Amino acid sequence: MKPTPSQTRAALEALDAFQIEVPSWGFADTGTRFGKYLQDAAAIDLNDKLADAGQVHRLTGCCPTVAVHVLWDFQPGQKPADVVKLAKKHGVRIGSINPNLFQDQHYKYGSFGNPRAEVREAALQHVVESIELGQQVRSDLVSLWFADGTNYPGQGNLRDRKRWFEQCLKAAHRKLARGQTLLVEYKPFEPAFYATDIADWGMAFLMAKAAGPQAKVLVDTGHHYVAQNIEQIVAWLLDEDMLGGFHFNDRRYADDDLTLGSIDPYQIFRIFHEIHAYAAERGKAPKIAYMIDQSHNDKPKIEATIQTVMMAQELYTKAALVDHAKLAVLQSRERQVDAEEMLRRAFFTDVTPILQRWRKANGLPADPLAAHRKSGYEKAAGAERKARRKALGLGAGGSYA
Ligand code: LRH
Ligand code: MN
Repeated sequence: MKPTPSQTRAALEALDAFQIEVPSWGFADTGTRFGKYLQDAAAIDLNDKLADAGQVHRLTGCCPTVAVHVLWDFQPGQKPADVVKLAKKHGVRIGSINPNLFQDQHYKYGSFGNPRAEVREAALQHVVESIELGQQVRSDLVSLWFADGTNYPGQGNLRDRKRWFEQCLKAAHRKLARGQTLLVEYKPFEPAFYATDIADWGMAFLMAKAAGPQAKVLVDTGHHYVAQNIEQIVAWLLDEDMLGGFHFNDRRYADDDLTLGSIDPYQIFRIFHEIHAYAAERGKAPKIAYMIDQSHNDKPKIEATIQTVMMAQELYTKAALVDHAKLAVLQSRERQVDAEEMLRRAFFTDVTPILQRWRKANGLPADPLAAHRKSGYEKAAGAERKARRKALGLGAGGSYA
């Protein structure tokens, strides 16, 4: 089906507004508990990660910000202002600030959910420092994910842990500056395998409400049981004005953190459809932080990131083809098949010409992935970083035990 001129206009306008944040950790060597396989071109430090993000933004035109993970990206004593300059040098900005409340030994039995008050206090201090860091690097998003939970029945008092979370989130919210948003991410399991303190959207919703008006829910697409209807959760959070953002990735089984759309592109299309439908109803696009959260354990990392961004643009554009006024009429007249057919036809419409037209109009390569490969950037980075890793004595891949 060839898009009509009005559909093409709607799609081009959607592309103008669509931005997606790349994760700094997507450029670094990552693995599973069974090992980490090193890549020569993997980023070694924050400068490499920002340089790689700059390459992605230069070629795609829609990734101006980079999500940072506080303990993975900021060296002790590193001046936030220097990090802002570094990002600017590479043509990007620092995006969401991700505190790390799972790595340090004292978080064995949790952070905000830890039975020991001094550990909860230490966790709160790290979040407050991350909020202040966000203010110093002029980022308006602090993205909270908690590995907190228990592994065995009876191990923890689930109501005490709930109340400790409410107290700590309220205290953190009080430190926010105007315009700063606290994102609360949920996850059903891993690393906790009996009860995770913030396990689903309802718990994240209640925690965000308990924290305060600048707190919203973050939907990581990999943090759902396979049978869950994620776009329905999105539709509800939108209706409650509690949808703060997404961590996009894909999965076949659990939190596999594979590249977006590699397993179920129609899933992401249905999510984007709910967002376009909400915007059509409200007459304006909701303020949502579109972010990628993937670990590129074996794919070349910059290629995987560009592939992900192109897939996100393609699915967002396809979903923008749906005529919401016409769909509302079909829905009101119970024209079930025709209503579904509108989404299916949009999903199966080739929007490459629209994407190439948008890229041309913005001085971008028609095919960012091909342009990246032609640039030789990853090959050159591989050679330079291999030598630097050797000089720094950085060793072999980590093993689980
Ligand atoms: C947890 C998670 C969280 C990040 C981490 C890298 O699974 O999705 O968002 O902090 O991955
Ligand atoms: Mn995530």
